[in-house]
Amino acid sequence: MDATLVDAVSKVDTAFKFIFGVSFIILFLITAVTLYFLFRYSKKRNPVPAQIEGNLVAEIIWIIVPCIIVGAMFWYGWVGYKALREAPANSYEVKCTARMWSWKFEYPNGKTSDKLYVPADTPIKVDLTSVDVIHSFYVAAFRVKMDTVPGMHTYVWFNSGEPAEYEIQCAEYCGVRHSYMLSKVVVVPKDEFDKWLNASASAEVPDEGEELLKKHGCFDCHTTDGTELVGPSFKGIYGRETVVVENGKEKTVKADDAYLEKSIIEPAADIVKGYEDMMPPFELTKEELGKIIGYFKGGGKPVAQPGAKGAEIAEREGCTGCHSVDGSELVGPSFKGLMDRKTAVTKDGKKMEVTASVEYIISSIKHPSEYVVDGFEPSMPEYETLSDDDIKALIEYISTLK
Ligand code: HEC
Ligand code: HEC
Ligand SMILES: [Cu+2]
Repeated sequence: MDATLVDAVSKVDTAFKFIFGVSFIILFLITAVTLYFLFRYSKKRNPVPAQIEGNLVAEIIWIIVPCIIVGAMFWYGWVGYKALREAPANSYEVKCTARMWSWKFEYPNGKTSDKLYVPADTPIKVDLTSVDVIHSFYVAAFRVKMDTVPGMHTYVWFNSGEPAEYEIQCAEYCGVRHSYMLSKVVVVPKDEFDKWLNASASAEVPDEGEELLKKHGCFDCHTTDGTELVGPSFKGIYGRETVVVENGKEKTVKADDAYLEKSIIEPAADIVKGYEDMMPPFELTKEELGKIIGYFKGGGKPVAQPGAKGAEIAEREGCTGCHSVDGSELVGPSFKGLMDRKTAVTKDGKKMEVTASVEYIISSIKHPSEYVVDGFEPSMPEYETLSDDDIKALIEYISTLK
């Protein structure tokens, strides 16, 4: 761990412990003296109070000692403050925008997220601002707390240290859902962070098999959508029953690994009925064949998880800062089971019940204040600029959350 971090945290802790310790000792001494005086100078034991005027020694002591104590408090405070304010020049910078009631983090390459992902063992500088009221960015684990002010930029810095997760809270009361204004710092190993940062918004990982098919021009003659070109379509090819002509004789075969391999390296050996012997033989390694057949097993379609793209968008746009996916209530209703749910809403001041259809969800995203779900504040920002594709992906994602 970087020495400066140990410093910032330990300096804040030293200041805290010193001030707390001194205060505790003084409280203890004052209480003890008060109790002793109550007893010793009661009317019974001390009926006639002495009249003391001036005591130079006592006066010097009670001026000097508090000055030293307060001076020391100032010193420890100053040292801790400096450690918190002086972000190392090589800090990794992330922009943070607070709003009622969510956090949005933006990275140098434009990627956004509702959680603060950071690489491990790196000084992180968070540039803070707000779009509505004053919030406060508070991560107790790093001893940082700083107000976010509309129209102003403030910052905190900390050293991320080892991979772990820490809570982010809003520490400035900012409206009814203030207590839901939570997020996380997620510290991940550097290589994982780079992967996360550079992952494209689309969750479709290029399939190695598909890449090979492209490289060898297989798609010049084969499609993946069922249409026939020169050769049969790859759609649903794996395991399908095919009638082939081998040495002039027809037979039905099941398209298993062996058959597919042979069809690729020795296409003339058995010709799919109804097609010409047009396919050239391909010289491919075992490994390449394995990847192509792996692709066929996926149904001849890239195997993207349903909703994966929508999940990314929901995180990027900050939706999941206000909407949970596990049924719990945050700033807004949970996405879980949202699709087709019957929801009590208010529209133009009138109460009604609606079913969360695709149209309703689209309208809820573009113009959230049109239907306001009962029990919630109309605090969702309008997402008018989201593309139709993004909205489609979001809805697909929401409908997977049953
Ligand atoms: C010039 C056009 C052409 C190209 C390029 C081509 N094929 Fe073919 N392919 C065909 C034709 C025509 C058939 C059907 C006749 C046959 O079985 O040989 C076929 C059949 C197949 C079959 C058997 C299909 C079934 O339904 O049983 C597989 C598997 C196949 N091709 C894979 C590939 C792969 C993998 C590539 C790229 C490495 C490729 N093809 C490139 C024309 C082509
Ligand atoms: C700042 C918090 C916040 C953010 C960010 C946010 N929402 Fe909302 N959302 C709410 C609140 C609060 C409601 C309920 C009040 C209302 O209907 O306007 C709501 C309502 C909804 C509803 C209707 C829910 C129901 O049960 O009928 C949908 C759908 C929705 N949001 C989708 C989204 C999507 C998609 C995003 C991201 C593009 C998003 N929200 C971002 C706060 C937020
Ligand atoms: Cu807040």
